[in-house]
Amino acid sequence: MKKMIVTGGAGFIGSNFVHYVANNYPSIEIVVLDKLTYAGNKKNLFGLPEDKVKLVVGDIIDRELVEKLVSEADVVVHYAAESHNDNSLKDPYPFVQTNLIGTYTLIEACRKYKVRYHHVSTDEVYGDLPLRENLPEKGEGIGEKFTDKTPYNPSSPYSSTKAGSDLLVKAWVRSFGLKATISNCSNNYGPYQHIEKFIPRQITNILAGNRPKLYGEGKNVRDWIHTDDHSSAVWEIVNNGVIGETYLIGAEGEQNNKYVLEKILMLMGQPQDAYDTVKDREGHDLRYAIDASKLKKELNWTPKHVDFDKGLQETIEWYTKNQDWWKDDKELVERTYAEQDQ
Ligand code: NAD
Ligand code: TDX
Repeated sequence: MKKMIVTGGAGFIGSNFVHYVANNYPSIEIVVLDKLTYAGNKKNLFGLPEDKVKLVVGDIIDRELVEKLVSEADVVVHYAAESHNDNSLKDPYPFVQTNLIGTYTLIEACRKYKVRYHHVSTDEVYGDLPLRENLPEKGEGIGEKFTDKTPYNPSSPYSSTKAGSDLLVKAWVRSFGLKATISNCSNNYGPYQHIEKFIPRQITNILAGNRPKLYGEGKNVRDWIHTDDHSSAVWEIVNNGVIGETYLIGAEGEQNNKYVLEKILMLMGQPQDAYDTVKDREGHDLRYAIDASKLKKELNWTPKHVDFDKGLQETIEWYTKNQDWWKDDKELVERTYAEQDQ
């Protein structure tokens, strides 16, 4: 592999992957194709060798640009997306454009130039699972965790456009022989995550003197994984994954939102009840949980950041030390949430 395109490489998870590849495999040339939306940030790529990592500011729906870049590459790793559920409930249009038309544009170019393609997706395509407390008593094991055999059942405009993009890829593999793999990962956390998302929103609320905001009763469960572990998993799949296969990525990190928020408050020296409960999200998925055994068994992948408290502590330290990275966005993000009573 000589030249890799990473779409969305200036966002939270894509930039982590760019650093991962540049640090561990310095001979690979990386072209980051990123539109630099509100979620993309050139600062996420600071410190990388300029001769090896090139940022192309452009849109993945721009067919001419995509074809030119893809024709010169060996592999495309596709992270670019509109990624926030709450935004998709306000205005689905950019989600349909980027997540569906953007993916279509990329896979058509990969088909034309016979380029290897990896599709980064989410566990949300499977819809949600019942909370454990709502499972029938002897129901352990029934619908317990998502696997690559779980039927698609997305809930929001975000997750339905991601689901649609996965289905396009599956059809392109079968009908056109596209050399593709898909990964569906659980909720990521770590440095450089946009402050609209749950964990960084609460950390930066505390740092900015605002009260954290919990949707509903906070019973909803997310399966947290550190971004570094997501990157190492994608690397394994890009290199050793079987064409046409889907791999689920997760690190057994299930926690409910109330627990996570109270843990953040505790780690930041705040009283446990120093937060507001606000309007719940429409159609709010109850629980996500990943069975990553296929990836572990077949590709020998293991997550390294399995101590959630430690990962959270380090993430808090990063947002505390890097206030310049998020301060300018904070007011607008909170004003937008306040308009939605959140
Ligand atoms: P993000 O919102 O932080 O970053 C998205 C990046 O894509 C930004 O840099 C943005 O500028 C770029 N982008 C958006 N539209 C574009 C377009 N039309 N053309 C080119 N670039 C465009 O998102 P993230 O949280 O880093 O997520 C990255 C990928 O991982 C997404 O595909 C998402 O669905 C998937 N994913 C995310 C999570 C999570 O917990 N955040 C979990 C599983 C999967
Ligand atoms: O202020 C908040 N308060 C709150 O209680 C916010 C922003 C969120 N929440 C809740 C909603 C969710 O149950 O926290 C949970 C996590 O919310 P988000 O960070 O918005 O993530 P989620 O909707 O679970 O989706 C994330 O994981 C899967 C990513 O944003 C997606 O891109 C990824 O596909």
